[in-house]
Amino acid sequence: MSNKTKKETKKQAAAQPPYKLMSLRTGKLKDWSAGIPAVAKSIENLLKQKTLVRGGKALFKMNQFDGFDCPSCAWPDPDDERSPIAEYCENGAKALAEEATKKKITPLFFKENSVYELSQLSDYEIGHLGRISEPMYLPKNGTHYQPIRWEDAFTKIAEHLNKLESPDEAAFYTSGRTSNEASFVYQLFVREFGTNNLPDCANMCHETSGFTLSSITGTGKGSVTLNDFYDTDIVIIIGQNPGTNSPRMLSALKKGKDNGAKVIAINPLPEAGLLGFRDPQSIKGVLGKGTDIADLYLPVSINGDLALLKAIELLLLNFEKEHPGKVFDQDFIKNKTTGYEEFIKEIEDYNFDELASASGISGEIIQEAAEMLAYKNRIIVCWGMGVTQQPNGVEILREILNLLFLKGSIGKPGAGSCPVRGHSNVQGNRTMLINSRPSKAQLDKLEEVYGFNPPREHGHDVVDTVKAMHQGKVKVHFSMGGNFLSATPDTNYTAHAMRQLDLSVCVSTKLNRTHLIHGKEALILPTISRSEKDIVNGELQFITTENAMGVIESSKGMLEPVSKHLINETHIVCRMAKATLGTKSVIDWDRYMNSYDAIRDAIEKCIPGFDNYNQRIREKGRFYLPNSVREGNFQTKKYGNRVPFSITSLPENSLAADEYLMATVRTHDQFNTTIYGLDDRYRGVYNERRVIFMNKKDIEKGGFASGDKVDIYNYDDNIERIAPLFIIVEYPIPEKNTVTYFPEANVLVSIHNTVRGSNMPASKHVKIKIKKHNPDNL
Ligand SMILES: Nc1nc2c(c(=O)[nH]1)N[C@H]1C(S)=C(S)[C@@H](COP(=O)(O)OP(=O)(O)OC[C@H]3O[C@@H](n4cnc5c(=O)[nH]c(N)nc54)[C@H](O)[C@@H]3O)O[C@H]1N2
Ligand SMILES: Nc1nc2c(c(=O)[nH]1)N[C@H]1C(S)=C(S)[C@@H](COP(=O)(O)OP(=O)(O)OC[C@H]3O[C@@H](n4cnc5c(=O)[nH]c(N)nc54)[C@H](O)[C@@H]3O)O[C@H]1N2
Ligand code: SF4
Ligand SMILES: [Mo]
Repeated sequence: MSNKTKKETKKQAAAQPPYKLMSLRTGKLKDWSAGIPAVAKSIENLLKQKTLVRGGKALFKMNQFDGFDCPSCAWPDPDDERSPIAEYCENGAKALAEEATKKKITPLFFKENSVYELSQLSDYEIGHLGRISEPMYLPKNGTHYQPIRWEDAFTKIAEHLNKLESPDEAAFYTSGRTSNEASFVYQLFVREFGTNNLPDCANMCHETSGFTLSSITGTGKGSVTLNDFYDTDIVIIIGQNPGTNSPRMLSALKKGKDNGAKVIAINPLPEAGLLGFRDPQSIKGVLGKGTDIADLYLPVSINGDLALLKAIELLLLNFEKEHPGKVFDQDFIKNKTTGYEEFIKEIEDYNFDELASASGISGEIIQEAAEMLAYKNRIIVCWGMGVTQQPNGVEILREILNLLFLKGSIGKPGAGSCPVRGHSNVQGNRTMLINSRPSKAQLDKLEEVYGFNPPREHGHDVVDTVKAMHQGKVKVHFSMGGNFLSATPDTNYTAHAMRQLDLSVCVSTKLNRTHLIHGKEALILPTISRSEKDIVNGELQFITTENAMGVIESSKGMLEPVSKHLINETHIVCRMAKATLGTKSVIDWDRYMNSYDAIRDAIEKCIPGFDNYNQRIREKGRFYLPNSVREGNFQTKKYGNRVPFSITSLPENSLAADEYLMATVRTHDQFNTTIYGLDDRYRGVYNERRVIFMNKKDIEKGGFASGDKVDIYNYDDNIERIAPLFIIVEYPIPEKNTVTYFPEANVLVSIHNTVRGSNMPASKHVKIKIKKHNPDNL
């Protein structure tokens, strides 16, 4: 490495946020499920935030018919039965506590604290400063954010946008909390302005799922509903940690198990939620013994999933040969699929022992899994980031679909595909056309309804936006929610990209690092949160969202907004549109600004499935969007009404003696880049986030000991990336595999390490080296 590069790397490492080393305790396996009662924990969280009055009242309205949709994950509420007390879980309560805090950041606070001083705080500290209460502006070369009038903020944005040489020099990001109504007007403005640069958090999350499902089955969404979980034979959970990230999924699994279902978990980590669970809502569940959700746990090596799935398929094929027609659904294969013979020929060529070895799992355990599946045909496969964030995530998903097709387990009750979506309205954002790659039909419809020519060329997704910013090709970046800098990979590269911008704008509820690593000028536009009253023309309004299973729901906030200066996201978009497009616009923004009903009518005209939107949402508070795959009707461009078997190839995962694979995951105490606390209770880690989980043997072989301080390196694209000062934690994880937490480890994920096909950052597959900590790296 040249001296120059070395120096640069050091500087980059120093640019990392500082952190405090806290004491570290690691729990024992048996302690994990002991579980502090979840409900008590929720209340404790609210108390900590001193929001009991504001938040406590709100908890009882969360996910209720006349209440608001939980701002945390996208897991659906049950159709028919709702808890008489409240429909929430511990992590939903934490999310509420976080946004319902009474603490405020005022203009005086910004006057007293420079951007540089704020950037020295940890993410945990930044998040606990409170809600942003007024719009703020950072002038060129300014050191402090200063208050700005809303009108002046929109004028500034308009000036910047209108002086661009091309609309493609701006990018408009969306995180997944924005309502359907705000998302619809947002994309409408962006397209009338003239670009499809609409990167969104799905580009880092389930793009792999949407990409694969739409090409193979004809729709980018999963096929199951919540009720399918209650009457099924087997649920496979692969690369997902529901106990933390979609807690009430465990209640659905438990109900399914009570009705006879079995659960198979595939994960390098023995996640506590899967292996010892207490129902977060039933008092008996809180006090009683934990239940093992998983009947069989397969400790796959990172990226060993494709080999594992092939091994299972090979065994199933052998069973089928012994008992023809009893294991595979030959009717489904004959009538609904194509490519079966080629697929079988290819599978037969594999050697079972080699597949088992590549998966990291013993042949006997794989045999057990295959036996569980052999004579069952109502199978649901759920997956999360452990699959979608692999470089070959598309291929792994195609193999999952192969398995479902062999068993005829799709398009019928109790069976199907279930990508477990993340952000509470990420699915809705996509349905509302937040998509850098819209289809021709979608754009044609906008053109027909509105009469302007939407841009036809596809825009930048997240990774391409960062690259374009880095090259100076994108000059204005607008974030509708989210924390772009911390969520994206290659933190130092992205930080450089952010600093090239002429203007960065963030619509936010709370302060985050993207406000502090900013463009030459920067704006923070504060908005109301999901739980707060959205009052338009003196009337309390409701908005709508779509959950992970295609149900549109209404959501009505009930808390007083934390500041009188906040305006809702739809207002922000409409006023930005008016300021930017002026009389050139063909859209009546004032009408949309003043009426969510008018926006819903427009959605009904432009997007299929929303007939009588306003009426239906008022009648029952929710309705299902049509999903033809669920009915067993496939419609793909290439294969018509059949689904294709895919031929996939095994990844090459060779590692040098001093190399390891690293996956970055969430703790139990964070929502993405929002850090609620410093514990990861279910994994027995307390008071520290800069940890690296390693196998006992690897620790010994590497000459380390548990508790050692180390630096982590990545050398992709011949660049040295350093994440300094992590603590080794011995953990039951496969050899050569390591796990760290996101976002601390994002600095190690190359911008070029992406998923083939979906272009998502491959954040669960990072090649690293581990060295003794060098204080010079700080
Ligand atoms: N409380 C809380 N809830 C959340 C979030 C949050 O941060 N906090 N985030 C929300 C969002 S946006 C999302 S997308 C979801 C994310 O929810 P998850 O998909 O559960 O996300 P992760 O924690 O990133 O990791 C998932 C799992 O993948 C496993 N894994 C890693 N590598 C592999 C592999 O190679 N193979 C297999 N089979 N498994 C692997 C990890 O051990 C981990 O258990 O949760 C949503 N809900
Ligand atoms: N290494 C690694 N990187 C990852 C991942 C990983 O597993 N590993 N996961 C990826 C995934 S799955 C995702 S989804 C992304 C998440 O990426 P983002 O969605 O960009 O990040 P969040 O942390 O969810 O955004 C938090 C911020 O949103 C703002 N906010 C909260 N509520 C609201 C609201 O109601 N309105 C508005 N306007 N703003 C609000 C707050 O200011 C808060 O600071 O990160 C990705 N990055
Ligand atoms: S499961 Fe998800 S949506 Fe449901 S209450 Fe918990 S955090 Fe909220
Ligand atoms: Mo996500």
